[in-house]
Amino acid sequence: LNQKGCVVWITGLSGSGKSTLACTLGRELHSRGKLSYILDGDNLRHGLNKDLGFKVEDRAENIRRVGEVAKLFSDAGLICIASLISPYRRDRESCRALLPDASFIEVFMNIPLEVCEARDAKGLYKLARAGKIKGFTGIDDPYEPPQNCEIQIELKDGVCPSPSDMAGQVVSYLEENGFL
Ligand code: GGZ
Repeated sequence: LNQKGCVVWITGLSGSGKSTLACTLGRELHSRGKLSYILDGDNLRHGLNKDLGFKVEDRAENIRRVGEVAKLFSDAGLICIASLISPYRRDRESCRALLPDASFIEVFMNIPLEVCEARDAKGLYKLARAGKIKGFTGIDDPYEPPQNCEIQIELKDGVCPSPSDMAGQVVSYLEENGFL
């Protein structure tokens, strides 16, 4: 019985495919009989984190709470998939510091802003450009890319990888590192 838990922490801009990767990866792990749980920033903001907004200190608290919950799942032997913009390096590093060595796996959605903005599934970029949402990540709020992430998802010949390709990249990493 393999019970080595870990946290797969997916960071990147709104519209970069974090939730899609989280979902596809969750399904793939399920099909392999491995328990996982998805903590999605946007969803948690309706419950656990509904008292928080998007100021620097609110984002920091959002990420701190999710990091603590992710640690609990990981301690219980699950693969916890956290999907949050988590734009500040220091907030992500604090989460990494909560976990035993090698069990915090940072996945950077390295998808250009133009691509994320062109998708604009919820129309939020349009609102941000019009000044109707202030402090939107990538528009008038910062995003600090990771410097030492474990996995990077990027365009290939200008095209986004498919959901199953993205999940496959993470699954390979988990296999190679003894989590699967
Ligand atoms: C960034 C915002 C903002 C602002 C609302 N900046 O793509 P979405 O819509 O569905 O998911 C985004 C979500 C971001 O929540 P996180 O908890 O992941 O953010 S963080 O890690 O920075 O705390 C986006 C929506 O909320 N959204 N306003 N100003 N994203």
